[in-house]
Amino acid sequence: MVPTPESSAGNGSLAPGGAGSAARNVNGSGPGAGGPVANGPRSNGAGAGTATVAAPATSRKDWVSDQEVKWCPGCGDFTILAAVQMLLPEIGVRPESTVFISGIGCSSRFPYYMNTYGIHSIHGRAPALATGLAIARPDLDVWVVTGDGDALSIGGNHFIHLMRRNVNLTILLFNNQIYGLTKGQYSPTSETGKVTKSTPYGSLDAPFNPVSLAIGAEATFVARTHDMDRKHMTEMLRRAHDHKGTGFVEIYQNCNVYNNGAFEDITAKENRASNLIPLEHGRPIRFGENGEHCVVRNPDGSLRVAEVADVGEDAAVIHDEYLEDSSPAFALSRLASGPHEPTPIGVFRDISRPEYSEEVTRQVATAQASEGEPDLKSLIFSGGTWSTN
Ligand SMILES: Cc1ncc(C[n+]2csc(CCOP(=O)(O)OP(=O)(O)O)c2C)c(N)n1
Ligand code: SF4
Ligand SMILES: [Mg+2]
Repeated sequence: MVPTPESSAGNGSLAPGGAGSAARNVNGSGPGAGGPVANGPRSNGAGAGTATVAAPATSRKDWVSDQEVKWCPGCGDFTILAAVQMLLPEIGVRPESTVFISGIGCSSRFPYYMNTYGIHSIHGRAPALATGLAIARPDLDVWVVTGDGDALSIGGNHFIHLMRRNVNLTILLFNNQIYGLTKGQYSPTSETGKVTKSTPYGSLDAPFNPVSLAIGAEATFVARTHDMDRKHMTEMLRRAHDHKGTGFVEIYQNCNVYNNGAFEDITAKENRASNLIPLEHGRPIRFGENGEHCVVRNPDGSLRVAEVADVGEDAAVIHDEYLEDSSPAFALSRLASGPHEPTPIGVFRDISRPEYSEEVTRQVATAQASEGEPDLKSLIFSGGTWSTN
């Protein structure tokens, strides 16, 4: 599934570096140009017996492709691209061991701009390709980039199953609450009443909350950030990447052409203190210019915003990312009904569960040990087979 530079001219796939780039050692073993590859944090130690030497450190320019970026000037996607290209050198992974897989949309053009392996795949199907790749090549660092339409309309089913399987990859959902690429139709995250070209009298649909959906689908790592704060975004991306299993990050992303200002009420500099609720593990959930607001629990388990002066300091909920029970994280995700009122950002949930690729590999090894060498023909003709005429 990972193209070699020679085979990469086919539809929808691209090789890192474009013209002039050296051949990549995608297997992490053998004498590829640049020498043996040091495995990144997602390594499972594949290639045992191969001498591994430290690869030279990378800088941002090593991750920037030679492709012209075709997003509209001012699009929030630029901030996300810059954040990823600056983070990867810090993480210590290598371009030749990194793969970005996307579906279709403005956001899904992302792989073209990364000097890594990449697949600009089929609408909504990036999770399926990424799952296969993560299982077949656990030594690679796999990222999925998707949009609110790509992940939650046509790809909704694939998205939820990726979450519950806990495949070892990082998924970034660029949520601009609109279909950008196709010029401004409403999406599954657009608010009820949204007037667009496809909803001229206003959308009748209740929007998805991607964080709630991910938590409901048994995601093990769920975070939210936005495109107006690169420092926070970088931290969320790093945490998601370091997570073993599926690291999911919803990124509020401004589409300045078809849905400009969708998140302004909470992300504009002057609104952040009063409308962004930073989640910090082990700390009371408080916000406001002087921490004057807090989040408290109602008798029914739901959460609400209160004034510290009214409820007292001890009433504030202490944030715990590591709770097995997903109810508190889910309640946090329901605190705001849209990005126009106090909205939590940060890590909602970070729990540990067996990772899918390892489980598949282990199961196959167990089956092979007990069943012997696989024989496809005898499998096909075993058990309940019959002839027809
Ligand atoms: C099978 C199929 N159906 C529909 C389309 C048209 N289409 C292309 S992108 C897109 C929506 C993209 O929205 P989103 O994922 O939010 O990406 P954005 O452009 O906003 O980043 C649609 C419906 C398509 N390309 N393929
Ligand atoms: S249409 Fe919107 S999301 Fe797409 S590139 Fe332009 S500003 Fe960005
Ligand atoms: Mg979109």
